[in-house]
Amino acid sequence: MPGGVSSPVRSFASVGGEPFFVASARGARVRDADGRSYLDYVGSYGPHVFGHAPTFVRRALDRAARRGTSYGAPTELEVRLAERVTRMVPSVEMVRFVNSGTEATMSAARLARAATGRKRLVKVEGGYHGHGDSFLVAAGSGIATLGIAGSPGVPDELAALTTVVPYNDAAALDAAFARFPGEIAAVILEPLAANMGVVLPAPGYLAAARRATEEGGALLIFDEVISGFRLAAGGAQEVWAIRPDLTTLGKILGGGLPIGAYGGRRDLMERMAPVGPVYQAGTLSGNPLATSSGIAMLDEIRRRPPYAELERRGALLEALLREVAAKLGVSERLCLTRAGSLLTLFFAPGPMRHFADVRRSDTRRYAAFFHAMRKRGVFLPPAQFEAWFLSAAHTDADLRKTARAAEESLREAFAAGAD
Ligand code: KE4
Repeated sequence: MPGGVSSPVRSFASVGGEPFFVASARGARVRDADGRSYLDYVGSYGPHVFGHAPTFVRRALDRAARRGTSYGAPTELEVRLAERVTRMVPSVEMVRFVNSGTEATMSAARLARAATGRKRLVKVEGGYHGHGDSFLVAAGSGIATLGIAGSPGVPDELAALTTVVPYNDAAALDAAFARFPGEIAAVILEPLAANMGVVLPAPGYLAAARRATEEGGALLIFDEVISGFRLAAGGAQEVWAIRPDLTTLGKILGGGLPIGAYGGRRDLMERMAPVGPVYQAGTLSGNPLATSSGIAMLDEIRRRPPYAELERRGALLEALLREVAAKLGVSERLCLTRAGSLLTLFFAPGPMRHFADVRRSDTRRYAAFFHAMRKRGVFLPPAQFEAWFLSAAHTDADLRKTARAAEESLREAFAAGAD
């Protein structure tokens, strides 16, 4: 296995050192193969909004597994999960299940290109939408120009069809539409940026993106693979009251099982095979285990909405960390951003408005902080440009423990002169 991992970020490549291997997890904690327990802020990068292995998911999986694991035929479970998604996510009238966020965004991009007859995509610098070729594109020189391949193996010809603009820059969006009139199929963005670390949408930015796409004859795709069901039952589009044309979902939707979904306007989704000509398929799509786990998760969310608690705990952790930074006199050298249960501690002064801002972060010092926290039993994302994921299983005592560990770890990271 390249790097011994199934996904690069898990290798600790960004922070150095060897990763521990997880043997089990429950609630807010993971346990490694040597029996050490860590308070977990990675949370598998998103699915476990109620914590690891909640009883309602375990029960659902046990029931489902007894009936077999995959049939290659339609099931009632998919219909029930689809009913929940279309009820909970305001703009989604029709939905198709796939097996990952990557498949969801790839399919949404293909649908947008088919529906508009256009080829160009616009994405945000620092936005991550999975590893589909059209999204592994770096910003070209200057604003709103042709993208350049962000990975070997992505043809330049394809990368050139993606334009990369800064987040929170409505003028850059307008410039892209002016530069490529009649060519842009869709703008895809994380309404709440979480893959450059957490960066909030500036007031009016999402509305500007909605307006620019409408005026430019392009679709607006909200990639809510992280924010969906996390910021609110209806995700970021509910919080900021913006109606995209397509939405991609994942993570929480499957309760930790492999799943993704794309959905939106019925007139668009009906272009997908077998109803329409746009092809997309998947052997395990709508899998009975993933849909059972997802139904249990969405039912729990509707029965016991965690959002007030997630906000309270997020705010408590933020306050505790700010207190620690002030006590150490390093507040000016850090920037903490948060949206509900998602937060990032940047090792650079703010404000954090887009990738050019976050890129100023001292990633070596973050690495020192990461390892100091890990030594104290707190597992943070092994990369500066990721979100910390709080869950409803993190208790106030866990948050206070985190702050105590952070005080010692920040002192260590700033003392070590990891300049
Ligand atoms: P997957 O293909 O990894 O299921 O989803 C891709 C994806 C799409 N859209 C957004 C907004 C995402 O955050 C992701 C995946 N998130 C990363 C964490 N930043 C997954 C972690 C990993 O790559 O291992």
